[in-house]
Amino acid sequence: MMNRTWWKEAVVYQIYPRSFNDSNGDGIGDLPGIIERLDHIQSLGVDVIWVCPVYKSPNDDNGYDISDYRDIMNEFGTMADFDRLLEEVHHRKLKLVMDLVANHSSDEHTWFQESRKSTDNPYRDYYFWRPGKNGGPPNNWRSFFGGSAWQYDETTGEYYLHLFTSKQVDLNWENEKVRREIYDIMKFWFDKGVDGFRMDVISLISKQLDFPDVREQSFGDTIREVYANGPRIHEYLHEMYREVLSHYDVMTVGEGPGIDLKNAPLYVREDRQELQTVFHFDHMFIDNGPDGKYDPVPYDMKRFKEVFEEWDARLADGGWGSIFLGNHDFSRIVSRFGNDSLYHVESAKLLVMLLMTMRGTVYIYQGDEIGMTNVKYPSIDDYQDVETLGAWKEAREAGKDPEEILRSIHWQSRDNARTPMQWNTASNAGFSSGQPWLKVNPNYREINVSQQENDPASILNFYRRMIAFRKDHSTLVYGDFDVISTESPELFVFERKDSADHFRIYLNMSDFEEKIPDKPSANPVVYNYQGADSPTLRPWEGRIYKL
Ligand code: TEU
Ligand code: CA
Repeated sequence: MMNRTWWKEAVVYQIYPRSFNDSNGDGIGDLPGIIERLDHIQSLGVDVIWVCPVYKSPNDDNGYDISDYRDIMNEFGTMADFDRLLEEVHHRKLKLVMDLVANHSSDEHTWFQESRKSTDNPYRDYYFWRPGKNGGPPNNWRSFFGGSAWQYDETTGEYYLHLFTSKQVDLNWENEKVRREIYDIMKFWFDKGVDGFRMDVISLISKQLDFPDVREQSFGDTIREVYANGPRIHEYLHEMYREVLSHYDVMTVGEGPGIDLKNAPLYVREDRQELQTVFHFDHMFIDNGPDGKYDPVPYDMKRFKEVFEEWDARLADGGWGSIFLGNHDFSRIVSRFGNDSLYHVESAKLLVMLLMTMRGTVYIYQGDEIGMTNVKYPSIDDYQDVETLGAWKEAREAGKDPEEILRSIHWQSRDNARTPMQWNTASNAGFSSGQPWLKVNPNYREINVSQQENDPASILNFYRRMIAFRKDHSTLVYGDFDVISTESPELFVFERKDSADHFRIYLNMSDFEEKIPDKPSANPVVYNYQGADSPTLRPWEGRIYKL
């Protein structure tokens, strides 16, 4: 019998603050803006809010480059605003989870400002400094965002390591002082009453100190074999648990490039006392081609189903899963996994049926509750995301056709998920009275919260119903998950059951009709079309039967 906890049962709503709601007209979402919209979040029936980084930051990567871990980003407000947000969230019986970015700090953090001054500075060893080799960087490691992972620094004539941008400098966890600093920061926020952390690229914190050259292989393999899962990772996470986490009733979810089926239990099995859950990316990288994310190949739905099946089985006796289809780093779910033109409403509803019937803690990302879609900016100049701009630069240098690169950016750019939240039909979608930092998606006139609010058949109201349905049936949280094999790759059929209930879920993830194999005689209890007694599933039709 699985032990029951609040964080296993939670439905989490993820906020990207920069794009959520701007309260003062400077074009940038902020903390008072979030407070203004808490009623909307509460109305969904979720339990937890996860906010992407809100700490002081020069915003080279929108807050994932922190210059002061104990202060709030100027554009987002003040610590008083944060305290009010936390209070308002708790007042509504919701919980607040923050983003802990501890693999790297900003180069503008005082630790790094000190560190770069001299080779014998007390902070030198907070980061990885190495001499160059043969007139170049210490090894051939590439950054996630393109180019070398090493930056030369003139003051001391050495290179420092940065797995992301050169303004996101990797912290040296080998140094006990660094670990203490991070643990103290965690306690600072927990003592304020914060309810947990999503831990950014936590799988990367332990490095292979001999910094071996990487051989010719896909970037994904390099991450898994070289950058992630380093020699001391589990020692650090266990220490963090002992020193900090074990003293609080909080939730932890480690973000994990390089976390795979094999090593995941080492991070999350309860007896290991490390993390409660992780985000893996096995279903998110299925369409990456040989040259990675910006070289996409068609999505393989057979593989998609397998990933959910394998991961559930792997974590069934120890650990706990995370269920998500998108976040601030990926395309919009209805554009990627659904059909955002012909079957916009149907497929958006089907996707929330999928999310709310899987075993694990469920995450929904801002805007998905109204079916926000990808955006197609006409020019590269409209894009802001460092990853997108890095991919553009590399592809241009490799001589690729600009039109072709732009097409893959339309499909894959992280900015797809970062366009301002579409609240209403007012200018800038009601997000801001000023010029938004990133252009709004022009489809806000058709897709927005206020239009869906009063339409009982809207995506938004279906989200509310689906979340409530999950909350009413603990079988959907804890029950066994059994996939039923089908001939059609696009037909996803599975059951959830325990002693209380037994559900069979049919999801037609295609633009075509599908025959329902083994159709139950009773009527379905949830469905996303009007009327659901036909023997075939219409395009993107989903049905939940109680057996
Ligand atoms: O993302 C880590 C990560 O693995 C991403 O680089 C991912 O591979 C990519 O975005 C997929 O397109 C985390 C944060 O979620 C991301 O926003 C940050 O840019 C990154 O860490 C660095 O902090
Ligand atoms: Ca603002």
